[in-house]
Amino acid sequence: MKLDIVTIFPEYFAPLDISLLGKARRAGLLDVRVHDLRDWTHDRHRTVDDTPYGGGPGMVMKPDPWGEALDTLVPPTTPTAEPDPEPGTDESGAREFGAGAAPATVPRLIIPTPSGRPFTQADAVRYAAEPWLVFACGRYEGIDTRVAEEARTRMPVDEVSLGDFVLAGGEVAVLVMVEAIGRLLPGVLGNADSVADDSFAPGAMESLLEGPVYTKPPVWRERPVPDILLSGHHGAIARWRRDEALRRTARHRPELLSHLAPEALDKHDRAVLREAGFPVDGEGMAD
Ligand code: 6GU
Repeated sequence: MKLDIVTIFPEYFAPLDISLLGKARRAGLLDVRVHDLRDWTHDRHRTVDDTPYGGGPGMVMKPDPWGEALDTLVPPTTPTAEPDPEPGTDESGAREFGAGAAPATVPRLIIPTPSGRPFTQADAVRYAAEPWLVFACGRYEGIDTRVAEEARTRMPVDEVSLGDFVLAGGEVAVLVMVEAIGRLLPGVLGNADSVADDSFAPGAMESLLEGPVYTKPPVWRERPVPDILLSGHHGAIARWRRDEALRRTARHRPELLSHLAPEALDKHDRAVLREAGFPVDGEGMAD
């Protein structure tokens, strides 16, 4: 997978050299290129922002450097005489975009912004299947809206948010997304099971939070590991883990339970939740 990241703070992305993703890059699984937006400015001060039209606080990122950056990374396609033998994808499986355009590969452009739609594990899974992503890190009050509008005529564009809070810029959000995506790439994690069991993995445990985990020693500061985990009874251990996942989800994220399909909870699940104070037979269910 190829990732281009455009930012005014390339130093923010030093963590991509270490740990899991650093290893994935050195193994050739992940090709990350970080670009300084100011390389596409032409004035002495390398200006990337200006005051907002209509007034108001803060500054807005100018469209020109962004337009040139995207033109450089994703050259506008020129029509050719050669008809496309098989429309839709090229031989690498990559996307073509735009009716009547020449066969061309374009990335998905991802713009982190608190006004985007929520980024979820399902997005991480979808993005991990793409050959090429471009991330545009905005700062200040965001990027002039025309940049995303114009980019949409040439490539798919997603504006995504990490949650209901405001960061000072998109850089940390991109680090978060790149880690969420990168760990899903084939060969990046040692143990494939650790992806399938994730909280929020599509299909895995129907999006319950994961329960508590323990390792050696069996007693630590007078706190024993629950006997059941040492019992060797795999069925009983699985049941216990599910009970704990249900209790933790009821406590921390009750709305996840109300979004479960009714058939996702059996009689035992309902009994556990009732005992935890979350009746789930339609009556009094917290949302
Ligand atoms: Cl994606 N960007 C910024 N700047 N702030 C955020 C965010 C993204 N998600 C939550 N807050």
